Parts: sequence; C-alpha cells; structure tokens
Amino acid sequence: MAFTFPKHSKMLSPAFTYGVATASFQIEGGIEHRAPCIWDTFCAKEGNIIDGSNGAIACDHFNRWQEDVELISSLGVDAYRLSISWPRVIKDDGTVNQEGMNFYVRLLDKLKEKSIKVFVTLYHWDLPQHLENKGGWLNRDTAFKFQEYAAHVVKALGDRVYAYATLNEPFCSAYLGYEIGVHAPGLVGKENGRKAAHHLLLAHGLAMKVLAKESPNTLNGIVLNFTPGYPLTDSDENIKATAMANEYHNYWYAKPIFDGEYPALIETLPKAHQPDIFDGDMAIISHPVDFLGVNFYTRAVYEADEQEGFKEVQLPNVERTDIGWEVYPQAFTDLLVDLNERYQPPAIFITENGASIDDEIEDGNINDERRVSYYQRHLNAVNDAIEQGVPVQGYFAWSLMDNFEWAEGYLKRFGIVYVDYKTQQRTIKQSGLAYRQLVMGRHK
Ligand code: IFM
Repeated sequence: MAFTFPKHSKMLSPAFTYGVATASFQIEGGIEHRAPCIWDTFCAKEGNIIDGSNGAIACDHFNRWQEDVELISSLGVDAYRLSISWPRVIKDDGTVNQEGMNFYVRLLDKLKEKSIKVFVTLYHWDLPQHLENKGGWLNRDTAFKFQEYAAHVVKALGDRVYAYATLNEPFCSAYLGYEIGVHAPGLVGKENGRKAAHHLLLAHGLAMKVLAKESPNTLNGIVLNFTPGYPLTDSDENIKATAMANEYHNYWYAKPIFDGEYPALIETLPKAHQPDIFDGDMAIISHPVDFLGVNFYTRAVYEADEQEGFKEVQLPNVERTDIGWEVYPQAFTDLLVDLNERYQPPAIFITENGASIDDEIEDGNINDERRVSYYQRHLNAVNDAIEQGVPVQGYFAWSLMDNFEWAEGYLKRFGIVYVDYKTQQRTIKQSGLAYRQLVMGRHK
C-alpha cells in the first residue's frame, strides 16, 4: 500500500513538512510526577469516560519517550507535534517544576539530535485543577496565568522549538467542556461556552505577545478545529441555519483572531450568553500569527430548528469511520479554500487529520486499509487546495500512536502505530508504513 499524488504535486517536495502528532494527557501517563489537571478529575467521575479509564498510564510515554523518539525517527517524518502538560511544568504556586520541565528539555534535545522539527502546543486541554477550582476558563485571570506559563516554557525550551501553537482547538475546551459538558471540566450551560471561549482567545493573544517578543525565530500561531457545516437541502431556512452553525462552531474562533471581531451572530445572543469583552481585548486576540494550524476530520449537516436556530442531522448510508464521523474529503478542500479567502493566513499547517478505525492485530500486522484510504483521499484534498492557491506548508497525521481518546477512553484508535495497552508494545500499521513510504520517497 502506498499513497499516490499527481506527479507535479507540491506535497511531493522535501520543502513540504510531514509530521505526526500527539498530546500530553493522551500519551504520557506519569501522573505522579505532576500536579492534577481537570482531566484527572473528570475521569474519576463515573460515567464520564465510556470505558471508565483515565490517563494514569496511557501510552506510558513518560517512561518510554526514548523508544518513542526512535519510533518517530523510524517513520522518516520531518516533524513531531507534541503538547506540554501545564501541570507537569508549573507547580500550583506558579513556580517552575524543574523535574517536569527537564522531561521536555531532554525529549526535545533527543528530537533535535534526530533532526526532527518540534511543533509545540502549549495547551491541549490539561488545565491545572487548582485553576479550575478558581473558575477555570470562566475566570479571566486564567488567561493571565496562561501567559505566565507560556513565558516559563519559552525560556526553558529556547531554540529547541520550530513552531509554537498557543492552544489546541479552543472550540473543544469551551463548547465541549463548559457548554455541553462532555469534556472536562464537564460544565453545562449556554451562559458558559462563549465566556470560556473569550478567555481562551484572550489567553492565546496574551501568549502570542510573549512568543513574538521572547521567541521571534519560531513560527508562532494557533491550532483550530473545523467541522464545516453543509445544509441538508438548499432551502433558504436550511442555508441560513447552516450559516448560523458555522458562525457558532467554526468562525467563532477564527474571526476574532484574524479580523479582531466575533461573528455578527454575537449580537443575536441573549446578553447573559455573551462574553464580557474589555476594552483592548480584541486587539490582544488579533495579534498577528505566523501560521494557522487546521485540524480536520469530518463535516456536519444541518437543518433549521425553530428553537435553537440549527440542528445537526445524521445522514443515513454514508461512509463513516468507527467513531461515527462521516468521511467527506471534499469538505477539507472547501474549508481550506474558504479560510484562505476569508482570512489570508500567512501559512497553514494541517496540524491534525486522521481516522478512528477498530483495528485488529493479526500475526503482528495491522492491515488498516480503511485508514489508508482515508489518508489517501484527505491528502489529495489538501493537494487540491494547494493547487487553488492555499498556502499549506505541512501535514501532521493524527496520531503517531493509539492513545487516550478523551470521553471514548481507549476504545477508539487513531494511531498509525498500534499500541497494545497490556504490554505497551508499539507496532507500525499499514497506514504508518504507507506514510513512511510517502515521506521517504519524496523527490530529493
Ligand atoms: O484525539 C483528538 C485530539 O486530542 C484533538 N483533535 C481531535 C482528536 C480526535 O478526536
């Protein structure tokens, strides 16, 4: 199995960055060496995680990081996207936990030794629990705590880093975590979601200021996830409902960063659901970024709903991955073209894309044909966007290896490497082998 591209494709050039991605809570374990975070607390509550699991061991990356760097290197990729665990590097009193910071210093040194570029995400959802106890992302002060944390990380990691993303998917933190409660900290209420989102975006802007000043030689930006909405039919009501859904779920995060304002939808929300925007906030949030990280997995289909304005519809008889997400690569191209037209980001990196498949290991092989097919079609979708002038400079497979898939526990596998959670043995899947062949076979 191998991936194919049109011969002239820019994605076959060595200048195009290929990488693999992970996040701290999903792979590290080693929780006895760090302060508690909101996901530890969320996992401890019965019913929150489908298989009742937690991040205590995960992929045991905290102990197996050297072996994992060898694995990444064996895939031949140019880059590795990882996240820093805030509660591992900062103690509850705000000072640096040197032991925790050294973990990342050593990891990054080893990656440098292997000539692998490091894309660091500062926040991939593991908020220190003591900050949640003071209101978490509903508390404006958390944004300033994040700025201090960012400054400590930049100082410690120095020139080991190629690119920094402030946040990963603030939509998930704000909407899933504070509005519908399926992610940590599990709060529910429309009065929460937009307020949490505003403080997350403020945190991003404040950290960008630090990054621009203290780390001018890295690429500094943010990672947003997009699930583009499409109308169920072309009726005016459904088209309008879809536009509303797109503003609420997608542009809500991108527009403030690039245009310095929220989508017009904000005016129609009840006052109690609107964030408190202080003078100067939007200028902080719209600090120029060097790149936009785009995470894409699927699309959503909407129809009008009298009460809510829009409602998601599950189409019957469409191809889906094993997490239930529709496979619809055209939406990837459409999204990238749309983002480029709207915001002209200086550069785009696809920071996540991949498929959850219920893999089985047979005679030491994982023949994940459906994942290979997913990757092939989505890589082509990116190529189509590049051909339409979108400045995509790199692509990261989600994920390097199977890991803790949040509320789904360990039941959903996104890796291009299989993890046997009993033995912690890693085995490269067919998709991983195909990815390696693509990366290593590029024109020199
Ligand atoms: O596993 C997650 C990741 O942490 C954030 N983006 C989506 C992935 C798949 O759900």
